[in-house]
Amino acid sequence: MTTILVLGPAGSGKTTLVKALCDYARLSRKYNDVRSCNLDPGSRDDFPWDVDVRSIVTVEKVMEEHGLGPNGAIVKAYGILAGHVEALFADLEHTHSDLAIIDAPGQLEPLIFSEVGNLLIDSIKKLFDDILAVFLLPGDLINTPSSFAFLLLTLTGLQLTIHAPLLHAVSKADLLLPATESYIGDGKALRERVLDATRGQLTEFASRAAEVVERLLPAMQLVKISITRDGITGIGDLLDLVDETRCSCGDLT
Ligand SMILES: Nc1nc2c(ncn2[C@@H]2O[C@H](COP(=O)(O)OP(=O)(O)O)[C@@H](O)[C@H]2O)c(=O)[nH]1
Ligand SMILES: [Mg+2]
Repeated sequence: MTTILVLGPAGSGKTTLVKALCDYARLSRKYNDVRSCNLDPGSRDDFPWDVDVRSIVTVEKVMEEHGLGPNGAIVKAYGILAGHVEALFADLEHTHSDLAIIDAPGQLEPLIFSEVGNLLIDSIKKLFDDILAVFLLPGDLINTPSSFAFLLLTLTGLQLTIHAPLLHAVSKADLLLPATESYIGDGKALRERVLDATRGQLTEFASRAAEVVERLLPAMQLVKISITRDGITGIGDLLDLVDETRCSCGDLT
């Protein structure tokens, strides 16, 4: 089974992409049985998910039961989820599903900067040992060169801790400005834009970080995805990249 975990900052378009990917994969007939999975306990949608974390825990309930505010409840909910990942996905084992697409918990920060977040990622990986992650870089955010650079550096850290193939995609590509196109695929141009923005306040550390960013960009294959009322682009390219990556990782099924 191919398992895709969609990650990214809050509001980057994860849920929208997971739903569109499921629709696309089902219509393409390339897969026999596609399963949609919601791992966001803070979600409020009424989409008919095949697997839904809210059958086990919701942020709202944790706030009520533990007298916590939203931030504390999110971390607590991720911890509860980490202990129930196997039970949550138990039914998937008894299906003939060949593609599962997982919408990651909504808030990136508690997921990657907390112990329970790391525990949660570990338990998902244990269950799906050939999982592949897709990290979304939202177009509106990367219109600012320093925000783009920051996301790239965050991604580097994530790549070193997640121990799974990590693909990158620009979401909300319809919001990219023409000026962004001049550095989105050009490490040197991005580094210059980042340095320009520091207005002489550059420390040695920041200067080296900008050098890292320049070197990172050519190593990334950025699929551009846009899902709007006017149309959808990039989904097929993303699924092709998933297939390519699985093959190059040794799975030729
Ligand atoms: N313009 C534009 N908006 C998008 C796109 N994808 C998602 N959105 C909007 O961005 C907002 C956040 O999307 P959502 O999927 O809930 O993000 P999540 O928090 O990462 O799950 C919603 O209002 C979506 O309609 C896109 O490709 N283009
Ligand atoms: Mg979401």
